[in-house]
Amino acid sequence: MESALTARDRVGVQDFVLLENYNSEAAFIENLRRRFKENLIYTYIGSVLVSVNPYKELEIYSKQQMERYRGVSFYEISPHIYAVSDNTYRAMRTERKDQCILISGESGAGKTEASKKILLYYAVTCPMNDHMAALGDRLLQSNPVLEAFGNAKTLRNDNSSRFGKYMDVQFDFRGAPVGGHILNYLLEKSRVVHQNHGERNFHIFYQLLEGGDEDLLNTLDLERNPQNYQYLVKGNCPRVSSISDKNNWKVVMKALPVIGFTEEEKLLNIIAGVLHLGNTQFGEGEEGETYITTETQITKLVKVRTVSLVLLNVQICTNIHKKALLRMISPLNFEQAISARDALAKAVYGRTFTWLVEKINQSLALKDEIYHSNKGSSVIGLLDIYGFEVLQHNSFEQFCINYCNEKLQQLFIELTLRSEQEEYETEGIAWETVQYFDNKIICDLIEEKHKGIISILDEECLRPGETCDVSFLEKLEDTLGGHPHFVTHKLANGKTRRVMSREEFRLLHYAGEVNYNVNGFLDKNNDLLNRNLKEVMCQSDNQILSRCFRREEVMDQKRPEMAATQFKNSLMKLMEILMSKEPSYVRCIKPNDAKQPGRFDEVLVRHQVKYLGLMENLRVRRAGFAYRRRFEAFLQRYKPLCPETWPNWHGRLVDGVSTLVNHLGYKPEEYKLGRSKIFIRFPKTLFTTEDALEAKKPEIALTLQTSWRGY
Ligand code: AOV
Ligand code: MG
Repeated sequence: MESALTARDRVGVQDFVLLENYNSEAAFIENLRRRFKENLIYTYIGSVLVSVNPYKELEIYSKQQMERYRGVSFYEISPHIYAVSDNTYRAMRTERKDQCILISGESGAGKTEASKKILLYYAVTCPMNDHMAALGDRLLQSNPVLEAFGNAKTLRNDNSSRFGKYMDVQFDFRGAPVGGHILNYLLEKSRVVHQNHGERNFHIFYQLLEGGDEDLLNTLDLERNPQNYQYLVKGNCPRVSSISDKNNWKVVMKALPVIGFTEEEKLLNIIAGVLHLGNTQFGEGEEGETYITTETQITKLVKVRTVSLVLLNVQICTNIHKKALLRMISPLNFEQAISARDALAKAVYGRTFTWLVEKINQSLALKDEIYHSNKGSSVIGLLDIYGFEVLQHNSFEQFCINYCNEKLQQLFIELTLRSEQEEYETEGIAWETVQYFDNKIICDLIEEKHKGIISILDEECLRPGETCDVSFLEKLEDTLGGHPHFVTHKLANGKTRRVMSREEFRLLHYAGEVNYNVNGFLDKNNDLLNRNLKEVMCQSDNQILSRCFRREEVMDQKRPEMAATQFKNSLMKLMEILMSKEPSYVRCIKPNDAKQPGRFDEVLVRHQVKYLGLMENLRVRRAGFAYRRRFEAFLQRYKPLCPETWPNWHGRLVDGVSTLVNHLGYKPEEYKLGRSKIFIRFPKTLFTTEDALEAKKPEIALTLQTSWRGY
């Protein structure tokens, strides 16, 4: 039989707090690597779960596995996303406090997969009657639908979330799921009209073309080949080997009725309408006027009832031009006409997405009768957002995505540090200060009133006169030049930094440097849709669209909030929601950029370990002590090692623990007893105790679960 020591050498420790050299980044990464090679993708830092994307299916997510984790203490069994799910659930039940699970990590690290596994765990293991089972089904089925409309293939991830998602699952006093609610954050609408090379538009477009039957495509006047659609060709990547659009289409079509959806036809009309809109081309007349050269496109748009004939009357002139078929009434030049068309496509898609989320929320809503009889209920929130992203060309979208990650990191720092400190204080143990990088300075740089980047952007959008992306950049330089986390091509001595373009600013994020190109920032922040077009959409025959474009909006003269400010405000609200709950963390790591199984790129991993602040997290967690456990748990586990505590200890718990450790020969410098927990300074002490227990196992016929070492 393999000795305990060699097993530990082979698979590493399952909790980083047990690393001998907890200050060494190399030891940290080596531990991750060893475990990864053994397909042990999960490791703890205390109660934080670190997960490395295996890029292959592991057989650790079965129903039997779920059962193994049910009701079992966190440390008694190998680390798993189910352990976090179960622990959170039990904390909610016993402490009656709302919980949340925050999943972070860069694009492709496994956040969305983790959140789906958590949801599945609850759907399978929670007590349920028929009504609740139906709700569980709806919770699960909302995923493929939202992913079809909100996810896309990017260079980083074949199924990248292009929107942020916070989902509340509500439980009744018996711990059964009774309702759900989703908040969605800033969908990357620009993808509807443009994709970078090697990327795709949202999955639903390809699913429809690939999976829709002949009759459906005929009705929608669509051709099967995605390359025939301007909105789908930009990335030159119609197919992705890891994705079956055809099967996913079937899954989505099956899911829609489960979430109470009856307006499928209208929804597909909109999707087809967006594709037809994209194929609408313009020409330029001799006098600089713009006209539509593709009359058939308009007929197609009318056919799929995305826009009514009113569009033709109001927005596009029916006078036939000499060369062209149609001419636009409004004095838009060629570029403006294209951008009006694209703005319409983005608005239609974006609002339809929001409508879809609302629709899902209606189907997950707590029924009135349950609501009123459910006073003692609690909530588990799941946060799965888009991960930190650095592309070749970074724009407004990356700016928002990375800002969001910056905020989450801040929350993590504040909450973990605070809770550790509080624990030491309640236990009456001296707290040793830990140095860490606080990213508040970067959050302020972005969001501070009047002098943050978002404020400056808004001001530039509102300032009368000639403003443009470059004037925005100049304003940034004037206001923020010299900030330690902000860089442009201008050097302090008046010279220029050659490596940076004049259209870029660089932010030194907690997770790394990103250059943002300001082109399009103003437009995207303004997010304006031509008033005439809004009016046209209000009159659409399609009831989804007429609900998305309200008449009141057209009448309202007030300018709506700009996109970045809207996003900032929604993030502030999200932070409040999260702060009011008891958090658990899952920190996801991407092992390689090639999306391949078995490959562990140390440089890439080291970078993530650094910016996720995992070393600091570990130092904070250890702050002098490797291990801590509640008295009862410690006594329960090790009592067989001492004749006075075995089989039962009848006195005070603290005295029992004291008797036990004296018997084991712990030296005073090796441990401390707090008010309810024992703190052990060195992993070695614990390993020796564990080995003693192991040796005694045959004698005492232990009924304990697997050892916490993780093998
Ligand atoms: P993300 O959510 O963190 O990226 P995903 O959860 O979509 O990343 O994971 C990316 C891909 O990695 C998935 O499509 C799977 O192929 C694979 N994967 C992730 N976790 C696992 C797992 N536990 N087991 C097997 N395969 C996995 V982004 O949404 O782009 O920020 O924006
Ligand atoms: Mg995702």
